[in-house]
Amino acid sequence: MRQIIPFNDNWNFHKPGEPAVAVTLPHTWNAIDGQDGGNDYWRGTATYSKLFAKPELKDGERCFIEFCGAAMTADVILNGDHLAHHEGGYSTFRVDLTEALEEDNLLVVSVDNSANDRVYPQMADFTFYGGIYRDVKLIVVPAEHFELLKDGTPGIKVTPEVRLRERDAYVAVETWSNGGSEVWLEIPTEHGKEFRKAEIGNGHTYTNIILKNVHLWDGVNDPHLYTVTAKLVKNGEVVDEISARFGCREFHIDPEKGFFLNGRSYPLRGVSRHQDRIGLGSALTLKEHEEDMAVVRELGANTLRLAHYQHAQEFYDLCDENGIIVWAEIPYISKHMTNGKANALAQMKELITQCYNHPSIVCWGLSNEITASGTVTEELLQDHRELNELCHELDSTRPTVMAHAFMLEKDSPLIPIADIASYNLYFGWYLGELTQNEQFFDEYHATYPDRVIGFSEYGADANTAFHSSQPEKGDYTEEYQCVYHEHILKLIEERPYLWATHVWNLFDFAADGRDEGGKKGENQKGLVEFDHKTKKDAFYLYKAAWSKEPFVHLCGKRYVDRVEEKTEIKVYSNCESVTLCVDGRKLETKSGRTVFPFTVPLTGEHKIEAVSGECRDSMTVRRVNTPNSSYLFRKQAVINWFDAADYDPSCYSIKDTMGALSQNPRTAAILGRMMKRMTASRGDVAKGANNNANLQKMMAGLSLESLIKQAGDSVPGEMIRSLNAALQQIKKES
Ligand code: GCB
Repeated sequence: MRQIIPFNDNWNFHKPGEPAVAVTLPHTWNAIDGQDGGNDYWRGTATYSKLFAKPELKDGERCFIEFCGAAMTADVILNGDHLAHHEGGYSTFRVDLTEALEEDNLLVVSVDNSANDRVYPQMADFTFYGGIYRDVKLIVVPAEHFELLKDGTPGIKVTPEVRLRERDAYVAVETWSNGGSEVWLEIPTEHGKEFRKAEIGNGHTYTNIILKNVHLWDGVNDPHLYTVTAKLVKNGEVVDEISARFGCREFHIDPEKGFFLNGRSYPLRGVSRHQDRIGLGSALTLKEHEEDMAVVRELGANTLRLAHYQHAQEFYDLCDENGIIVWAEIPYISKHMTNGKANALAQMKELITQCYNHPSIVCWGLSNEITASGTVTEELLQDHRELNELCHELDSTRPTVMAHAFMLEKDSPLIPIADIASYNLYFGWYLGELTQNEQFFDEYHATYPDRVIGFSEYGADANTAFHSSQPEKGDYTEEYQCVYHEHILKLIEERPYLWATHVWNLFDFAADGRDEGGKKGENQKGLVEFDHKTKKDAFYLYKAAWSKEPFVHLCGKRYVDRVEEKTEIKVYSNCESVTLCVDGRKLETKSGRTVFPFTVPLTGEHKIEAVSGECRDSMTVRRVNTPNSSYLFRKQAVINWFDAADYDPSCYSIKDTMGALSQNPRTAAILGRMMKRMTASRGDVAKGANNNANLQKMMAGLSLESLIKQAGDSVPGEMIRSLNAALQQIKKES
C-alpha cells in the first residue's frame, strides 16, 4: 500500500551571496521584499537542500517526491543526478527518486524565479514570489501502482453526467496504472454502496457507474460530495489504493439569463482571490486557506475567480466543500510571449489534469488581459486556438473563458475563440465614469445577444486610513470605494445576463511595482486588507447583498472627525429596516434594501447606534473645526489652475484633451513624459499599457486635467504646475 511521508522539515535554504539558513516548507524568499514596493524584489536562482535517510523500500517499492508548488522553475538533483526540470510555478509535479536513492541522500532543488521569455507569468500586477512555497511529500508506492508522473495526475478521473429529470448520474471513472490486473471501484452512497470491477487494458480502465437518486452538489445550499475509492488489484490482492472526491451537478449558461445550476437560475456573484498574505507571501498553509474561505463564506459570495494561476489543491477542496463555484485559470497574462506557447500549453495541461475532479470548477481561463501591452496578432490568436482545443480535448464538460482588457475591441477575433467571455472593466477608477461600465455591457449585449458575457474584474483601491465626505475617484478613501461598489452592485443586479461577476479583489495583495494610495507594494482594491482580517466598509455592502446572516454595519467607523454640520451615516444591512439612534435617542427608522443612508446633525461627540431586531452596531463621530489631515490622501491643497490671471486660452493647457495634446509634437513629448511618471507608480502592466493604441484611442477625449485627478498622488502638485506652465508656452495653431 502507498505511504505518504510529509517532507517539509529540515531543509537548508541558500540564496547566492547570503549564508545558508535552515527553513521549514512552505517557504518563499520574497515574503518581505516582494511586498515592500520598489519593484525590486529579488528574482534569481536559489537552492533548497536536504539530507535524508533512504525510506524503507520493500519488494520493488518505488519512492516519488511530490512538489505541490515550486516557483517558477525547479531542477531536482539527488546525490548529484539531475532527475527533473519543471517549468511553471503553480502546479504539482512528481519525480521518481528510486534509482538514485542511496542509504544517505542529499537532495538539492534549485528553484528559479528570474525573468525569462518563455515561462508565464512575466508581466502582471502581482509579485512573482520565488521558492518552494507549498508542501513537499514523499510517496512510497508498490512496484505496480496508479500513475503519478504524467502532468501530475491524481491517477483517477471522474466525470459525472447528471440527468436532472431522472435524478440520476452516469459517473465515468477512469484510472491509469503501470500494472495490476484489475481495479476495484467503490462509491459509498446514502443508500449503500456501488461496487465495480474494471479490467485494465493498456494501463487504463473506464467504468460507468449509475448513481440513482443522486444527491446533487448544489452550490452553497448543499455541496454534497461523493468519494470513489480505486484499488489496484494483482492476483486477487490489493497493491495500491487511491481515492477522489467528486460532485454531481449540472450547469449551463444562457446568454440572456446567465448561469444555471441543477436546472435553476443561480447568478454567480463573488470575488477574486490571490494566494498571498502580508508577511507570509505565497507560503500559505491550510490554516490561511481555511481563514480565507471563512471570509468568503461570511461575505456570502457563491463564486470565486482563483486568479491568476493554479491555486493549492487544498483551496479547491475547500471550494468543493463549501459549494463555491470556481473560475480556474493559468498565468497567460498581460503580455503574450512568442516563446511562451509550450509553457502555456503545459500549464493548462497540468491545471486540467490535476483539478479535473473538483465539482466547484466550472470553466478554464485561457488568458487574462493578454492584449494589455500589445495588439492582437495572428500568433496570439493561434496560441489561444491551441489552448482552447487542448481544453476541449482534456475536458468536454467545461467551457473555456477569457478575461479581456477593457480596451479590447468588442469585435476582436480573439473574443469568439473561447466558449464564453468576460471583461475586466475599471471605468470609474482608472479611467472614465462609473456609468461607462453599464454602457459598455449594454452595448456589447445588444450587439452580441447570443454571446455569453461576464464581469471578470472591477474594483477601486481604498486605504482605510483615508476618509472624505466628498469622496471622489483617485482619493483612495474607504468612502469612494463604497460609492464605486454601490454603483456596480446595482449595475449587476439589473443585468441578469452577466453570467458571473467577480470583485477585484477580496483581499489587498502584493504588487511590488505599485506605490500609490499611501502604501508601497500593494494593490489595495481588496474588500479586506492585506492582513486578511480588517474588513473595509465595502465588504459589508456585498455581505448585505449576498449573505443571509442578518447583520447591521455602520460605515465610516474609522472616519471619526468630521467638519460638516450634518453628516451622512450609512448603514449596510440585509435586514428590511434599520433604526439609527444618536446619543441614545432614536433618530429615524428606514426601510429598504442593502444601503440605508441617514443624515445626522453634528454638534460635538456623538454615539451612533444602528439597530435592527437583535442586530446592532455602534460608533463614535465628532464634530471638529479643522479637517483631520491624517484622513487626507492628497496632502496638497487642490489648486484651481485657471484662477491664475496669466492663463492664455490660445495656448495649450491641462484643460486640453489627450487627443489634442498628442497631435502637436511638442505637447505630445511633454505628455509622454508625464504619462511615464504616472504609470510608473502602478507597476509594469500600466507601463506596458501605455503603448496600447486602443487605450490611447479611448483616452483621446479625456482632458489631461481629469486624468491627473484620477491619478492620485503619482503626479505631485508642483509637477502639475510646471506641466501646465510648459504647455502654456506652446501656441495652438489656428
Ligand atoms: C487587471 C488585472 C489584475 C490587476 C487589476 C488592477 O485588470 O487583471 O491582475 O491587479 O487589473 O488592479 O489593476
